[in-house]
Order: sequence, then C-alpha cells, then structure tokens
Amino acid sequence: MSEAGPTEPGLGIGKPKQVAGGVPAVISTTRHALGEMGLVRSLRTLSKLNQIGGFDCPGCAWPEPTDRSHIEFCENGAKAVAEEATTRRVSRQFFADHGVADLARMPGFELGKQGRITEPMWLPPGGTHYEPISWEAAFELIAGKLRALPSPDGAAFYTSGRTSNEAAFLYQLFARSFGTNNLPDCSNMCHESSGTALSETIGVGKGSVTLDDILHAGLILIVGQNPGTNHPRMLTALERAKENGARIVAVNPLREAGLIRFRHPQRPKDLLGQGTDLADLYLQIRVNGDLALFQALGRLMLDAEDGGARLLDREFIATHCDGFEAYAEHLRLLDWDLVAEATGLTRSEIEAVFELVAANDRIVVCWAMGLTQHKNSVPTIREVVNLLLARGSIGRPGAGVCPVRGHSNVQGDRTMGIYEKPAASFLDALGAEFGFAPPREHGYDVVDTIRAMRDGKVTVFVGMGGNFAAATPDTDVTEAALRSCELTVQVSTKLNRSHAVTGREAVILPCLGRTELDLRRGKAQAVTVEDSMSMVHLSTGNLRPASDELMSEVAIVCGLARHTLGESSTVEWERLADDYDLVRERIARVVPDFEEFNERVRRPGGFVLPHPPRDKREFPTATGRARFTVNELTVVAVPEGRLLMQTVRSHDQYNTTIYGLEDRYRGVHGGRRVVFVHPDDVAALGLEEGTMVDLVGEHDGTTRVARGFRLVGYPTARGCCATYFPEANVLVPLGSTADGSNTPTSKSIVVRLVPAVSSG
Ligand SMILES: Nc1nc2c(c(=O)[nH]1)N[C@H]1C(S)=C(S)[C@@H](COP(=O)(O)OP(=O)(O)OC[C@H]3O[C@@H](n4cnc5c(=O)[nH]c(N)nc54)[C@H](O)[C@@H]3O)O[C@H]1N2
Ligand SMILES: Nc1nc2c(c(=O)[nH]1)N[C@H]1C(S)=C(S)[C@@H](COP(=O)(O)OP(=O)(O)OC[C@H]3O[C@@H](n4cnc5c(=O)[nH]c(N)nc54)[C@H](O)[C@@H]3O)O[C@H]1N2
Ligand SMILES: [Mo]
Repeated sequence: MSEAGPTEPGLGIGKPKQVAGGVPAVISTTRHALGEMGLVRSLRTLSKLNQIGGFDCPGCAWPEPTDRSHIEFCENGAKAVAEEATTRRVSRQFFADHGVADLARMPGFELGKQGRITEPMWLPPGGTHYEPISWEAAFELIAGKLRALPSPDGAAFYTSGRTSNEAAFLYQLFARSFGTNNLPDCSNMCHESSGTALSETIGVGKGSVTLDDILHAGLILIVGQNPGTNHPRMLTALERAKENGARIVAVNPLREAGLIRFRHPQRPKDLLGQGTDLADLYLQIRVNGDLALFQALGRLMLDAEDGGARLLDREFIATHCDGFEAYAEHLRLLDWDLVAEATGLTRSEIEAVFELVAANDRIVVCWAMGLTQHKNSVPTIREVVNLLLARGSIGRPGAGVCPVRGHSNVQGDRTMGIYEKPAASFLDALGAEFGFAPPREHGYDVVDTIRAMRDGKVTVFVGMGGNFAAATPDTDVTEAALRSCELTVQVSTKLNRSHAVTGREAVILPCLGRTELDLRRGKAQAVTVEDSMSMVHLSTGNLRPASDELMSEVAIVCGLARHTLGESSTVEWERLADDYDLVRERIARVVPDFEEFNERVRRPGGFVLPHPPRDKREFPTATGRARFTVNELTVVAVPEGRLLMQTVRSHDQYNTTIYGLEDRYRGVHGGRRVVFVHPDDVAALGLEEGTMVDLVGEHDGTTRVARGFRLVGYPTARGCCATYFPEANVLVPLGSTADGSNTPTSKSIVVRLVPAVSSG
C-alpha cells in the first residue's frame, strides 16, 4: 500500500464556466482539426460531415435536422473526425520498438496519439512483440482457434456502437452461424436500462420523440445528461425550442455549463453576444435521487387533482394504460422525508418543477447516463414514464421519452440483432432466411462475459471496435480475465488499452473508418446507421484510406466467417462482402420495418422506423397497453465519512479515447486525475482543497483503490463526488449492476477519500 498515484505536473484548476460554445469552441475545433489533419484535409473532411451524400458523424447519435446547414457538426464531432482522419500512422517499426509490456505502460492518451493502425498485427502465443501478419493468415489463425473450442459458447463477440448496420448484421449472423448468442455490446454499459424500462412500460425500447417534438415541446426536462459536452448539437435544438416558447429544467448534481447558457459557435452574431439562457430551473439533485424526484412530482399531481385541478389525462389513461390505480395508491404513501434525503432538494424546488409540469401537457424528458448507471436505473426510468403517461405526454406531438443515445450507431446495432437475448421471432426470421438453426440459449452480456472469461468459460474474445479493457468495470478483474484468454482479437482503427491487455495470443485487424472511401471491386460502398430518433440513413466516406491494407468491417466479418465456417456455411460471405446492397436485401427480409431498404435509404435524409407508441398510441406490451408501474423508493446507504461517487466524461474525450487534457467547462486544465467535491463536504471530511487523495471503495468487503487524485472544491450536490471515466473504472465493482439490465453502476459508487501517500 505504499505506491503513489501517477502525477500530473501540468494540472491546473480554474473556475467552472457558465456558458457553452462561443469563441473557445471555435478555437478548440480548429486546433484539433488542424493538429490532426492539416488544413486541406480538414476542409475536405468537415465539409462532408453530416451532409446528405457525406458521412455520419462518428461522435454521438443526435439526429440531423431536415433543414441542415452547411456546417452541421459541433466541436466534439470535429474532434471525433480529426481523431480518425488524422495523418499520423502506427508503423511496423513502432511495434518492433514497443513490446506489449511497453504498450501496457503507456497511458491511453498516448496510445491513441500514435495514429491509425495500418496493417494486421499478430502477437504470437506468449510473445513479447506484435509482428505483421497477412490477412489470410490472420483469418486462418482466428478460425482455427474458434473451431478448436469445445463449444461455440467458449467465444464472445463484443460490439462497440460505431459499427454500421451492415457490419453489425453480418457479425451477429456470423456469431449465430458459429453457434453462440454471446454478443455483448457497449449498450450493456450504456442505455440497457432505458431499453429494459421502456420495453416493459411502453412496449418499445427506443425513444418516442422526433427532433420536431423537441422543437415544439412545452417543457423539456434534461435529467442526468451533459449535452454541452456529449451531444453539443442538441444545444442548437434546445435553443430553437426555447425560441418557440419551451421551458427547460435541468436535473443534475453538477452545474454543467452547457445546460446553463449557450452561444452558437457557428453563428457569428451569437459568438460574442450574451448567448441563450437554457435552463429555467436547475435542480442540483443528489446522485441517484431521480426516482424520488419523479415520485414526488407524481404525488404533487395527485394532490392537485384532489384539490380540483385537471392534470391527469384520464381519457388516455382509461383507453391506453394499465396499472394506474396501483401507481396512485403507492404514491399516496410517499415518504417526504425519504424524498428529501434521496434528492437533497427542498420542497419548494420540487414544487417549482411541478408548476411547470402542471402548466404543460407537451412534456419531453431527455436523459442519458445519469439515469442509466445505477442499481435502480430501470425503476427510475419506469418512474419517468409514469409521470409522462399520467400527463398523456407520450404519443402526442411535442411530448415523449427521449433517451439520448451515445455511440452514433448503438441503436442501429441493436436493431440489427446485436443482442445476447434475441427475441425468438428474430431468430426464426434469421434462420429461415439463411437456412440454419440459430442457437436459442441466451448469451453473455458484458458483465457476464467478464465473469465467464475469469472463470475460464470464454477463452476467445473478439472485439468489433471499442475498448473492452478500459470501458468495462472493475479494471483489475477485467484485465486479468482478458489476459486469461487463449486469443483476443480486436478490429480497430486506433491503438488503445485493449491491444496492450491481451490473451496468450492476440490479433489486431485494422479497419476503415466512417470518413474513408470504401471500395469493393472498384465500386464505392455506403453503409447505413440509425440515430437516436430512429432515423436510418446512408453514410459514405470520401477520404483516401489511412493505408492500402485496411479492410472494411463488413469485409473483415465476411473473411472471419468464411474461414471459420468453411463449406458448411449457408451464407455467401464473399458476395456479401463485395456488395453492401446485397447485405441490405437480406436485412430487409429479416429485420422488421426494413422493407425496400435499399430504395428507401437512398432518399435524401433516409427514413424513419415506425414506433407504435409515437405514431399511433399503440403499445406493444404483453397486454397491449402502456403500463404504470409501482417502484420502491430506496436510498443508497452512504456510511459516515463516505461520498457517493459518479464517473463522468470530460469535454476532451470520447469514452476511452482521450483527445486532450482540457475540461474547459469545468475549469480543469492539463490533467484528469481530479475528484470534484462540494466545498462543505471537503471541510466536513477534514480535508483541504488542492490536496492529493486516493479514492477507496469498499463494496462487499473488498477494497478497491484508485490513487492520486487532486481534490477540487466544486458546485456538486452535497454528499456526492465526481471523477472521470475510465480512470476510475478500477473502483466500479463487477458485482454492482442495475437490477433488470445488468448495467454496471458507474454513477453510484460509495467511496472514501484518503490523503494520498506522498510521491515524495
Ligand atoms: N464528446 C463526447 N460525446 C459523447 C461521448 C463522449 O465520451 N464524448 N460519449 C457518447 C456516449 S457512448 C454516451 S452514452 C453519451 C453520454 O452522455 P452523458 O450521459 O451526458 O455523459 P456523462 O459524462 O456520463 O454524463 C452524465 C451526466 O449525468 C449527471 N449525473 C450523474 N449521476 C446522476 C444522477 O444520479 N442523477 C442525475 N439527474 N444526473 C446525474 C452527471 O453530472 C453528468 O452531467 O455521450 C456520447 N457522446
Ligand atoms: N465508469 C464508467 N464506465 C463507462 C461509462 C461511464 O460513464 N462510466 N460509460 C459506458 C458507456 S456509455 C459506453 S458506450 C462504453 C464505451 O465502450 P466502447 O465502445 O468499448 O469504448 P470506446 O472508447 O468508445 O472505443 C474506442 C475505440 O474504438 C475503436 N474505433 C473507433 N472507431 C472505430 C471504427 O469505426 N471501427 C472499429 N472497428 N473500431 C473503431 C478505436 O480503436 C477506439 O480506441 O463505456 C462504458 N463505460
Ligand atoms: Mo454509451
């Protein structure tokens, strides 16, 4: 216990900002774009970003408006593009100079900065260095390992949400033809709780609003989401909604600049002005207080009804919903002391939100990871649905549920069958189309994959993008699990931790990114994606690939499948790899609502998938009705002297990809190892701002330590603290997951802050 944490000599702390966008956003965009791509390439690339005929932003899943401007991207989208379209390359020499042990010592930030991977690489069994390998040999090697497994369930096929619909569809087809449903994906750590709660209550696990609904909402609640950093183009939509008269309420333990005020960085007249005030009310709720807040709002509504107000949409409830009586009965027993304890809010703060809820029947609730990564996330989101159902605010223009997705195609990947618990109807259709019998037994999600690797049940791991080693919980456990594998395979654009933490043998398969021209037999191919609001559209890259050796994800999947399944496969992998229209034809015959896929996706802007609650107020639940639910209000026990910690993204990262060391809006510069604590809590804990502390978790009697964090006094709710992901993942226990969705509880971890051992 004597080692000190890593040091960050350049770390500086300034004041948190009160406004997002503006001149600093322009400067930052330019610096990142020019630094990675140079001027000509920057212009060539950014002019195609999110344009019809261009490529979809590899950043977030926020939709494009129909009246898109010539500049339809944000600072962080530009950074995501620059990261991929960089002119830097990882050479053979780099791998010869740096063994895996060396790579494992490099911070993720440095690994990413090496540039694009240019050729397949192989780490021989027990070897110390990656060496070049041909595509054929790489495929044959992986196929051999897969075929040698005692059972197909000894392999796991992970997907990160950047993968296109076409690649995702073929990838799940490959895994299932091989014989397993072990298809963990990043969604398991992301919006799984949203999908679970929404499927149970409204019958569709996706959001029910369109961009137009946001623009015409009366009231927008933004709960547990930091759009200024993670979905910056959403601020433009919020600004327009405000112009149309919407009121906005932010519910967040941290005061996030992007929710307070916005200056549009691409409108010269706005750049230097005051900007638009966004949140009318800002509730600095305690971490995990949201279920209590929504129950309190529901209860105030019932009380108002009793007093003669007409707030319940009785006709909607009678015609379309189940379970209202039980819900109402339960809320009448609400314990206000518990609400105060859970939320840390005053009664008058909650009543102020209620006034807005009462004054509007066009209500949208937007949320992201602040709601999905807790033990009670599924009940919390069900409680959000309760309130909206009671007000009749689902399936009405300007109203609905809006889980704001993360990765740009995470929703599409799920639509394409990337799911460890596929519906029987999906497997039936897949089996019928391709003439095979897909496995029926459910597979492993992310957390269960880690357990299975740890326990020796999964010994081959394949990652279609992403960074499994760093994104997942309980870093020490996960890394040991990966290292215990026979073979780990990563299909990647750039180096990351998952290339350094490998099985006994490892392969890196370098792929094309979204920005790049994808030529198959001389013909340019386009892929498709689905955004957060169920719009499906084309994405076509235009840049010359980072190397002639790269293959598309589609071609890589087909290559793997062809070698692994051999003659026995009923699928024409080679033909599919050369013509993505053929892939889309197959998708159209398997996945519901994709009829005439090729034709419809070529219409400008693509097409929107049906959503029965949104379109027709039809609720495809077991009973055919939307369901009110009864959810128990519990408060996470935080023992004396501990804080409830959440892990967030800085303004300068994309998940585990660290673009830089600036978190401009929160006033953090030149470093990342900080922990944000309310100044009164700093004092109450007998600590001092600016000192170095270790973060200690004690889940289930096991001690986990993250070392060396600067203590920053910060406007967060009392009793809570925040630090950055992925540095803090070592503290997220594998055994602490959301009930019903098994999502790691990355936003509620009980920690103790201990003065750090001096690095002296
Ligand atoms: N630039 C950029 N864009 C991204 C990403 C990125 O890393 N960088 N990641 C993408 C991905 S995969 C995703 S999933 C999304 C993530 O988008 P977000 O969910 O916005 O990301 P987080 O940084 O996890 O922020 C969570 C927010 O919830 C708040 N919060 C935490 N706990 C609670 C709580 O208990 N209650 C409430 N009400 N609020 C809480 C935090 O203070 C923070 O503001 O963004 C996507 N877009
Ligand atoms: N503590 C904590 N942990 C979290 C979270 C949190 O809030 N807190 N958030 C969770 C969430 S919401 C998510 S979504 C996961 C993210 O988990 P992942 O999706 O696994 O992680 P990323 O960092 O997005 O993956 C980045 C890597 O993807 C590869 N890549 C980039 N573009 C492409 C491409 O076009 N094709 C291919 N094949 N590879 C590409 C690059 O090699 C890059 O290094 O992390 C989760 N983990
Ligand atoms: Mo995510």
